[in-house]
Amino acid sequence: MTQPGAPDLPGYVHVYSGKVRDLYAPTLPDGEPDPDRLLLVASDRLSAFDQILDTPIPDKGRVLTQLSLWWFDQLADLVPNHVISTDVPDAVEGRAVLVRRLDMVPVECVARAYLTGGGLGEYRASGHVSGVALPDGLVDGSRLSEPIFTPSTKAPQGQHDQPMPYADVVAEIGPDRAAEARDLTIAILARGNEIAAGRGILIADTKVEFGIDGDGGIMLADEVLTPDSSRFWPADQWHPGRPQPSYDKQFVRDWLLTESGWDKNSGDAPPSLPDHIVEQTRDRYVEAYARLTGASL
Ligand code: PZK
Repeated sequence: MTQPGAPDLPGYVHVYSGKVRDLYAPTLPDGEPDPDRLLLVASDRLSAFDQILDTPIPDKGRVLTQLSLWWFDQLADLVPNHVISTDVPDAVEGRAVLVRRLDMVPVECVARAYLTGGGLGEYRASGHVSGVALPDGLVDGSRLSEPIFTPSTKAPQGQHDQPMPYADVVAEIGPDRAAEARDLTIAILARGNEIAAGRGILIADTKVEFGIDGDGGIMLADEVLTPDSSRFWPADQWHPGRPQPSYDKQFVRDWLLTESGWDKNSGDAPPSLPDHIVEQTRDRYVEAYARLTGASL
């Protein structure tokens, strides 16, 4: 079966699709898939309330790919990355990257700089998040004194990642690799927020993925510090004590919940988005990219 939404790319074989991205392997002259390289393709698909909407957001895949590439450069002194080249088929120009195929670290490496989501729930229940004791009195959206590492398991598609005790990370990958992944994840989010501060965006938390190269060195893989892998908040609307608006998806969420007539608990697929919501949302992705990088698309 060919993946719905994943384009056929001459010279590549489709290997896997996530919710919004597709993975291919280049075909070698002998017709076999290249064991050392992958093509990572970002689509214009958008997920909201854990569902893929049927309405694409024009240029979303390009914005997220270019943003990730820009961050890889900003982080290059902290960690090497998997990027080989941006010379990709015309059909996916600007929204695909050729990368080294790595031995992926089987942990979702999450760091949090602000408290919300699952971390907030854990804190309310126990006063800790992922084994880190936090001070009393924190609320939804509170800034933490420093980012914390809150790893999670890689759940099969369609399931939610589960929080993973640090001891389980150590058991999976060993103490040295665990500490390296933890320290890098925290450093990546700290650097991200140093750069984003003053550019109107707070990065509440982020999920990164690491892989190990043929020499045993750790590399940053996947996408990095994009709105799909991170919570981006508009800095001027940050008010701890309530849920913060999402930089990129707030128009979609608000429209789905208040104007579309859709009931998110009905089991029905969400409706198609009207043009004005598509345009506002596209503008937000482009604006985030412009604010952070100073570049236009
Ligand atoms: C890899 N994913 C997630 C991303 C998808 C799925 N450099 C690498 N080497 C080996 N494997 C991966 C990577 C990377 N990045 C990434 N799964 C495997 C993923 C994009 C689209 F469908």
